[in-house]
Amino acid sequence: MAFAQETDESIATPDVLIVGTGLAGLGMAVKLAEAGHRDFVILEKAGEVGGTWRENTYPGCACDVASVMYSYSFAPNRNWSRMYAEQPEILDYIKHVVKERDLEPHIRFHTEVTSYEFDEAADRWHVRTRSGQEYRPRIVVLAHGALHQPNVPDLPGMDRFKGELFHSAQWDHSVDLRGKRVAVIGTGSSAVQFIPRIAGVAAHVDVFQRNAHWVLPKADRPLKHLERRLFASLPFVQRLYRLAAYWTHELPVLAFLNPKYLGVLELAAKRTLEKQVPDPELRAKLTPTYRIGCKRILLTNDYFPALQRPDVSLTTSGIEEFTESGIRTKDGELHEADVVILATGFSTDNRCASEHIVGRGGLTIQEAWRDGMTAHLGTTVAGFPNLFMLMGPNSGGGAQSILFVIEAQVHYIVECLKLMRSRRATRLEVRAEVQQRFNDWLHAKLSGSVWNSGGCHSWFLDHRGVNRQSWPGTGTSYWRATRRPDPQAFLLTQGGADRSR
Ligand code: N01
Repeated sequence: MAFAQETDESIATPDVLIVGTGLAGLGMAVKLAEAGHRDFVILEKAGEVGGTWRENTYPGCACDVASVMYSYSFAPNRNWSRMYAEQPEILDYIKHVVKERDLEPHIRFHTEVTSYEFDEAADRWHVRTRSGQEYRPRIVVLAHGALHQPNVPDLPGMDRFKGELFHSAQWDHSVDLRGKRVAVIGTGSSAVQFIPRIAGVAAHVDVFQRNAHWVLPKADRPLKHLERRLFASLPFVQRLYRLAAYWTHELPVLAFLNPKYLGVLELAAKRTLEKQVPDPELRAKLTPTYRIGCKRILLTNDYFPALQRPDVSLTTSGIEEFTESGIRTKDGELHEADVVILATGFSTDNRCASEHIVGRGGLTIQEAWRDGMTAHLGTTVAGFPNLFMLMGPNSGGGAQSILFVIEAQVHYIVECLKLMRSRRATRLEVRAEVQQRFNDWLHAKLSGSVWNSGGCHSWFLDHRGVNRQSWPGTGTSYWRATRRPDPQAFLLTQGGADRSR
């Protein structure tokens, strides 16, 4: 692609451009600064930092990863109030990191990117924004999250419905649920967090379940005063809690990779169901028909009790259509509703589907990912030099805290930048054959995992049934794989000259 030479001073030329101010983008910024990079800009489409923790504001929104593990290792929060933090506290933590690390001067709020095009003559990206601003960074880091495009199902007659309708990730706080008949479609991680909070507020909550999910108790409780004091005065105590949380997430992965060991987890989940749901008919409806771990396990203590309230009902007969006044199920029953809440998850097939990203030789990300999202170590894509992504294909979707994965990737990217500097390379691009070999290995390893063969269709799989989310190992193995970039994996060039050796 040919680019005109411009000397326009309104064109910003930062060394590194990060897109997104969620935990991934901000973590990248902190580590860049620590490595001595000062010339970076972070673009944010909204007016506030926080990513998913800014967007998701539904009642009861919380993290199902223990707080001590859901914070950066380099910025521990000594003040968590609970074992599992809720959304407002996580958002406060994120804002605190921005302040503490003085990141705000680097952030451009209300700046949405409309296109990225690689200029092969200059080895720089041309990045344009909706407001017409142009950036020409050497390096781009995409940190706009894996779960940010709400999945709005195309259910028959949905446009006919006269009541209020919104997605759980775009909660409409102007809709007062008090005294209303509320229908909730979906029973995944988001739904089980807000259903107990709206039950008792609404006149009636109708929960529409398509498939039952596996549920395990959540070891949540407020942190004791003494624990918080110990965290503040003896940091190693919090590190011990973190270590325990780390292994709590790490050990189940071994069973997810070898489903013959899943029996223990399934037994624990069945016990939870038996203990919490005495009615055999309801219990049967809530018993999953696939192996545990195939979909993300739900951690909750109050979902089953909420379902047993007289003002909450569980419908499993399948949605036939929407009417003007509610939802008709396949058994012919009409469920009247004033408000419908879609807790139907996110579109994950191609997270850059709507992005205009043009790499080397005019290759678009849509062409590169025509057969499905693929990358090397979830961070680089062949054909897209000097472009990195955080939480890219097949780097998450297991059980380890996503923050652990983000930190591993951020480290890897900083190491790649060091590699470029040491080789005096202006361009770094993963070799197509390396990416192919890596993906052959990855998909072969995933084939026996519960995510692929557990008998369900989760958001880990794309519409062809190929797993585009999971890393086929423990968090520790991902950490090892991302310690040091292999120079042989990349084309490293300067003005076309090979700098790989
Ligand atoms: O979405 P989901 P989510 N008709 O995809 C149903 C993260 N997260 O927003 O199982 C009827 O899990 C679908 O049914 P089925 C976390 O990684 C993290 O709850 O496909 N139903 C399912 O029940 C999580 O995994 C936290 O049969 C339809 C539900 O909608 C991810 O976000 C908190 C349907 C979707 O469940 C997504 O969670 C919350 C249709 N057409 C979320 N389409 C933390 O704590 C879908 N469904 C960190």
